[in-house]
Amino acid sequence: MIIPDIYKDKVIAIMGFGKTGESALHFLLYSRVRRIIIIDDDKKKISAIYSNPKLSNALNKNTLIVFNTEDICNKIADIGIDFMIISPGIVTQGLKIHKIIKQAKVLGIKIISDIDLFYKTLKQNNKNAILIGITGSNGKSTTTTLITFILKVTLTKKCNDTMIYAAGNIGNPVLDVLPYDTYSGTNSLIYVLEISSFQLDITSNILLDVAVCTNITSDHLDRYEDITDYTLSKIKIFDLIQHDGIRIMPKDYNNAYPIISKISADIDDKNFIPFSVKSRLQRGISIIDSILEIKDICGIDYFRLDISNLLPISLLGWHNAENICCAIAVCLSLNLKLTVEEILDAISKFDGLPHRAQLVAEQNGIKFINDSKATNVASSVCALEIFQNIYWIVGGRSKGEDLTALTGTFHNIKKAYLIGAVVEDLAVLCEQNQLPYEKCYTVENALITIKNDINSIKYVATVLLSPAHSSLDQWQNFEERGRYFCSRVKEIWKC
Ligand code: UMA
Ligand code: ADP
Repeated sequence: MIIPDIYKDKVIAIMGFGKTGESALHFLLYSRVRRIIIIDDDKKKISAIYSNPKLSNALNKNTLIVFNTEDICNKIADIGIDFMIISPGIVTQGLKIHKIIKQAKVLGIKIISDIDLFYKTLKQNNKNAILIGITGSNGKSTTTTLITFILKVTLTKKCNDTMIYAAGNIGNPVLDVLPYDTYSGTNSLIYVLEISSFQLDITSNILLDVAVCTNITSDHLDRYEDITDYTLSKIKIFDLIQHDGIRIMPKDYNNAYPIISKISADIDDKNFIPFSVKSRLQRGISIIDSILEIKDICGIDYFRLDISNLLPISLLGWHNAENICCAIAVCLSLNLKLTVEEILDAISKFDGLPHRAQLVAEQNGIKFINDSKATNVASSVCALEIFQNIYWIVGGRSKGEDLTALTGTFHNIKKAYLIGAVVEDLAVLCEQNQLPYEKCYTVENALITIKNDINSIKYVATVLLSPAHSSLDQWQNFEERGRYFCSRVKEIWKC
């Protein structure tokens, strides 16, 4: 695939050298732009680039130059940067704005995301490629994976050779799934992109065919000024859409977030698919008590089915009903002539994702559940509602959220095992709500304490890691925390 002219012969900086930065570097080296500048706050990242033999050629020729933030600060005007690709973890607005971004804005350097670069390159090479964008506070990865799975299963059955990719915040940066070495120019392409609010903040030049917001509840309040600021960031996805693009939005959050009802009121009916898991709709998709209803959308007048018997374990719970509504709406809206029956048949075969209410083991009536991806209050509430007699491992690093919503599920919890940087705050919450608890500080200590506590219980119970907090106080990411939990459970209980 050929890089668009606007980036050719330009000096492009990459701010942040994590997954996004690495993938952008790989793409830009392939595309032969004039010069690539990498900037990162972390000196170790910079040293790793110097010791990477694959990059020595570019470093020697000065087509690649690398800086630690401290060394380049106040000097970026001298470098003549045309574009700066920002990694989503870098704050680009508000009081916490990164100092490099502040300077770049003053200098008029064009700030873009990897998704902007991906979009321009993709559309230059294949105008008909279809893009679906998924955002929301929770359920993004599940919905993204479910849609990708349904499309792969149903289109394969129809011998349709469309290439379908899932990418973005889900863990593989978008530029990694551009088939730039192998693309023949003939295949149809569908991209299902998980887009976080951080990515929406830095993306402005894409036009999606379908945009989805799964839900909006509080999250990332350590980065946004307040919930309105965060919500505005999320709903930006509906500005990044083709003129006749489809918007898929929940009806259930209108009271909490009036801004959502304002957008839905503005949208021409035909291009707007509302969904609900709380009330039946005049028009749209709802799943209530496992009854799926589809009314007056995508050429379907009325469809009704009890789906309780066909749902896989990985998609139980009202929260997954939201994800299923979104997935059905997307698949129907793509004009691929998929029937609801074909879509439901694929859904019934979906295995789910690790770290999301994942069953790790079951021994003598005790289920061990890894829900490490529950990094905010709303997602933990979902797991705490599904299971009973819970021995709950909770805690991590705070994102500034109010924890009160957790208390509505305390009747399902036998005891809480507190870990991470928020142990003291959680202890106060448990005290106030008379929930038995123990300060354990680490997952390891929590599991050993639980082992002693449940040694002789005779009832069905659940050992649940559902932290409601970010993993970043003790781990690289939620996957590392989840994998550790799974391996320790297997060793300690020998299962
Ligand atoms: N860095 C700085 N200065 C800063 C912040 C970071 O120099 O102020 C550097 C770090 O030293 C590091 C690099 O930037 O070298 C990390 O960049 P990053 O934090 O943007 O992380 P990536 O590895 O590029 O991963 C990002 C997303 N991370 C974040 O949004 C924080 C990943 O989402 C995403 O999977 C990946 O791009 C591919 O698209 C993770 C995430 O936690 C899973 N997302 C949040 C969420 O889901 O709630 C939004
Ligand atoms: P995201 O990508 O938005 O973080 P995931 O699909 O990875 O969402 O799920 C993250 C956590 O949220 C898991 O604990 C999962 O069980 C829970 N979850 C999944 N879907 C929803 C939903 N629609 N509403 C609330 N919580 C959800």
